[in-house]
Amino acid sequence: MKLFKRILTTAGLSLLGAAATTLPTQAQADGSHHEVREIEVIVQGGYKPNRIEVIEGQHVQLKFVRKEAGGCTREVVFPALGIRKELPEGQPVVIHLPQLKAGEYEFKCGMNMIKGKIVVRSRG
Ligand SMILES: [Cu+2]
Repeated sequence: MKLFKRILTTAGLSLLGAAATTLPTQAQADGSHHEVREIEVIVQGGYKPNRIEVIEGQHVQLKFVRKEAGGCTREVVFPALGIRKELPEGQPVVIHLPQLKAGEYEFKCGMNMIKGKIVVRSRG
């Protein structure tokens, strides 16, 4: 009985492991899967790139990699999206964006000094 329980636990854990590494697909309401586009943004005296073009409705995640210490870029803020994240030095932080409508969406440091933007183009 005890052994059986242990097997169940092990199976459960490996299932969890599989789920955590299954990227870049995400389940949708209709049961289908879609691609997630990941864009890396280096944070070092600014954002590189500081202009990111995506297509309307695209599933996008930004991977911020901060390569500097100091307070200025410690936080990244997306005012229009209500997103504010801490960026520890040298530790990638992935931010999943909601599906965006065409337009421009600014992101900046917590002190409003360093800026970048996401340009969302309409389909077709
Ligand atoms: Cu700043």
